[in-house]
Order: sequence, then structure tokens, then C-alpha cells
Amino acid sequence: MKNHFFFALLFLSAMALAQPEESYNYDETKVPKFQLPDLLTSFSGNAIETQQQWEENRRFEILQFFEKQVYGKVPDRLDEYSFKLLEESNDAYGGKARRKQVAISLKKNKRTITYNMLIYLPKGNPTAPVFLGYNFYGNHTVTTDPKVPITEAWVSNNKTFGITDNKASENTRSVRTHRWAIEKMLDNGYGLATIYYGEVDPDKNDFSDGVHQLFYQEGQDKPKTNEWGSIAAWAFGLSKAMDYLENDGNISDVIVFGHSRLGKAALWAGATDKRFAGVISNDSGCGGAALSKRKFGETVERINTSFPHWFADSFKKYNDNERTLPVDQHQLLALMAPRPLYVASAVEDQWADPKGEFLSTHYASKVYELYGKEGVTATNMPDVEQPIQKTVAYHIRNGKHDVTDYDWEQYIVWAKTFTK
Ligand code: GTR
Repeated sequence: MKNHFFFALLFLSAMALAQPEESYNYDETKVPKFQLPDLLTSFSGNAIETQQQWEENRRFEILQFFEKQVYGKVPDRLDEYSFKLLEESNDAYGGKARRKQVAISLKKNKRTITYNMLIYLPKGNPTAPVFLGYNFYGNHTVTTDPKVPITEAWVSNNKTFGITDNKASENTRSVRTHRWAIEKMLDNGYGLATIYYGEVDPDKNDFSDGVHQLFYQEGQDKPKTNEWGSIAAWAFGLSKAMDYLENDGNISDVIVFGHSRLGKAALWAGATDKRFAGVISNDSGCGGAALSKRKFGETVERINTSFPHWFADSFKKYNDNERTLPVDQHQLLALMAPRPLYVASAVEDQWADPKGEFLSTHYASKVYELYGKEGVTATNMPDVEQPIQKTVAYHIRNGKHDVTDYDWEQYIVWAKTFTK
């Protein structure tokens, strides 16, 4: 018993050291009293009782709220978009996989941006389901495959990777393979499609580049108050990738996946584009799967201060004001219904509020029940590494803010219950 106490203390102090955010709440007893907006009562107070009422009224008004007040609206349609197969091969991963690299070009107001998607497909079947997810440092970082070019786009500096001038070099090839269990996917009949998110919108507080500027009118240099921040821009990029994937011919279902900020983007992509057959949020935290009103770990104020470009400007009025938010993130999760949704947390990722992520799946499940689908019925978090895998799935694993083989093993087992 004594030993347990000692280790708990050691763990807590190690966590306090690991997180510089001392002024942020990591104490469950200090979570403010809050009331979650009810999923099945409309903003005007009407009870939602059927799938039809959900889809036509409630889902619509929730989606609109998130669109205008949280992530921001895409200002307009593109003038044009196109895809170009850059190269293709049958001998990736020792002959196990085929590889395709596709350039996606988006055009508006005579301006164009182009980003590259790397695709690996298992051989054996004419079509395969794929996981689609952004990577943080370039497609060349997720694999040892020398045929994947180094991204030429702006990348964040990173001491560990030796990136000092916002440019990726050959030295960064394969530095993120541990986050992408590609062989496991292939061996289980799944493919992977991945894109470097910075090619869609560089992750910096500057709206002069990326997809936003395609839409500017003369004299405009940033989106309007209710218009898209970077998360919505990344989600838009995923949707355009889907336009390619659904016509590739060798791909069946697409499950959209993302880690952390890119988990937030994957959730918003899943909410706004029903073609995604399933959605996975890995450690997405604040502005992703975690309930904002708990103010545990990262808060709305903190995220809008550290990353002023991620959300619509209009979201800033909820800084230190979560109480007045007419929605919370369980309602974002419910927008995926009835499609399968997986939320995952990590024990040492308290910044992302694992409990808030779990509760969010529980509350969202009410909408899945309208469709006769099973969600997360438990009100208490499951034990560590004891996944709940229904149409709504949740696990918390040991370890840090990361994507591990353990995570992928769970996603694959779960995906097999619904993909073609
Ligand atoms: C953190 C941020 C989180 C999460 C994370 C990440 O700094 O506070 O919301 O997005 O970055 O993307 O790794």
C-alpha cells in the first residue's frame, strides 16, 4: 500500500515537472461545476426524439454553431481543383504494397496551392480501406521509403530533428516512423494515405500563405471573424483529399485519423464531410474531443493565446468564459453519428484531459442510440489499456502524448468491425 502511495506521489511530481503550465488545473476537485448543453434539446428548447429531427434540426444547428463560432466557415467554393498522379509503384515495403503519390491542386481567384498525398495500399485485394491522416513534418518522415521526396514546404523548427531554418532535409527522413504502424496496417489489409499538413496551411500565426489566401478579396490579408482558422483549413484539405480517394478505384472506405492538433482537424473533417466512413481522434484534447467546460489541462483561453490562428476569431469570446458556450465538444463528437468514432487518450497526457475526452464519448453516445448503435454507456473511465470498442470506441493507454503501435493495434481491430 505504502509503495503505491509513494509511486503515485512520484508520478504526480514527475507530471508537474513535465508540464510547465503550473497555473493550469490538474486537480479533479477543482473542476468547476458546469452544465453540459443537452444534445437532444434544441437551442430553442424542443426535445429531439427521432433520427429525422436530429438530422434536420439539431445536427444542423450544432454544426452551424461550430462552423461560425468555433472552427470558422470556409468562405466560398473553389474555382477548380485537380489531381495528378506523380508516380506509382508495385514494389513498396518489399513488394507488400503499392505506392501512389498524388498532387492535389486547389485553385481560386487565379491562385493555386498544391499538396502531395502519399498512399500505400496492401496488395492482394483490388480495393482496400485506408486510414487518411496528416503528418507533422513531411510525408518522408513517416517511412524509410527512399522514393518519397522531402517536403519543400515550411516546417516548424525542431532541435531533435535538426530543423533550424524551417526547411526539412534528408536527415529528417523516417524520423516519425514510430507513429505510423504502416506494416501492421498492410498486414491487416489496410492502406495509409498521408499528407504533410503544412502544405495545406503552414502552422503559424500568419494568414499570408496556405489555403486561406486563395480566397482573399483585394486588400484582405486574413479571414473574417467567423471564417476559418487553420484547423478548418486542414479539415478542408482532408475533404479535398477525399475527393481523390473516392475515385481512386483501389480504395473502399476511408477512415480519417489525426493526432493532437491534427486530431482536432480530423474531427472537424469528420463532422463536415459525411463521406468519411469512420473517425479517429488520438489525444486531440482541447478543441478536439475533450470537454471545454471542465477547464482541466489546456483551456480555451490558453489554446487561443498559444495558437491564435487555429480557430475562428469568434471563438476568442469564450476565452476564460467556457461557461457561456452554448455547445461543448461531446456535440462535435455526436456530429459523426451514426458513423464509427474512436477517441483515444494517454495517461501522461493530462494536458489533453483524458477524463474530459472519455466523458465526451459517453455523452455523444446518446445520438448513436437514436440510430440503434451502441456507444460508450459506462460513466466511469475504463482501466488503462482496457478499450471499449463499440460504434463509439475509447481507450486510454500508458505513456505520453504520442501515437504508438498500441494505438494502431486497437484502431485496426475496431476498424475490422465495419470496413469493407
Ligand atoms: C500543444 C497544444 C495541444 C495539442 C498539441 C499538439 O501544444 O497545446 O492543443 O494540439 O500541441 O498538437 O501536439
